[in-house]
Amino acid sequence: MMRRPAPLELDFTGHVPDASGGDAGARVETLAPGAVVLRGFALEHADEIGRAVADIAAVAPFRRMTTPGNRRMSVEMTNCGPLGWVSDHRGYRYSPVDPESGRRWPPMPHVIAALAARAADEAGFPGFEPDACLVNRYAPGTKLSLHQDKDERDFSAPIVSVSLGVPATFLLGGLTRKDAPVRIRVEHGDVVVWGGPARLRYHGVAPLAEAEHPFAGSYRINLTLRRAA
Ligand code: MD3
Ligand code: FE
Repeated sequence: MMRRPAPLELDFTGHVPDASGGDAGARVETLAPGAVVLRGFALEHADEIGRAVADIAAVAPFRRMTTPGNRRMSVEMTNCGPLGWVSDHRGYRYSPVDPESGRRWPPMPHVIAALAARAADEAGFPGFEPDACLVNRYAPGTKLSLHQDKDERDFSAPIVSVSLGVPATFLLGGLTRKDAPVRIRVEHGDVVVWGGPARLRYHGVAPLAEAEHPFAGSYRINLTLRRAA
């Protein structure tokens, strides 16, 4: 018997999240209006995605970028797809080329784009076609400070994030920096969709605990899929 969501899981779109059509057995949790976690949604494709990330990193290696204020970010990043998110002394932006090599980012693997589209659909955002996939790698102790994602042209598209490897704690704040964040545990295979009224909420990641996971040793890998252009 397919699990049916309780009425309180009705989200702002009026869409009823339904685990059918996603990973069999994925559980849906609404975190806030517009923010939905699909627990385990990526599990059946995790190994294939892991191999794809290794292939991407062989061409466009993980690197620590510099903020416009000339601070080095602790998270290591790379990208795939038509546009990649980059940061340097000139600012944050999306670029079709890897500034390290001057070449285009590797293509977005179908397994990743298709998973993101299915997850967005499940969360009530049909027709999501990401053109940017940022791959974040967290070593133990690495964190991502509270920020908003606002380098994209159009905030009507959601953002989909896929968590792999060592578990982490997302910090989900409000629309201004002063709203105290809530903590959300995300594990290997969890997919989160952030859209509508949640799209511009402040968010971050707490320092990664020292831990081991068979997927990638002591690392956490996060894929963030966006419509940037
Ligand atoms: C909540 N990455 O790359 S993904 C980022 O886990 C980023 O690597 C984090 O934030 C990570 O910009 C978090 C989750 C996420 C992404 C976008 C959001 C959460 C969000 C937009 C609005 C609210
Ligand atoms: Fe972000």
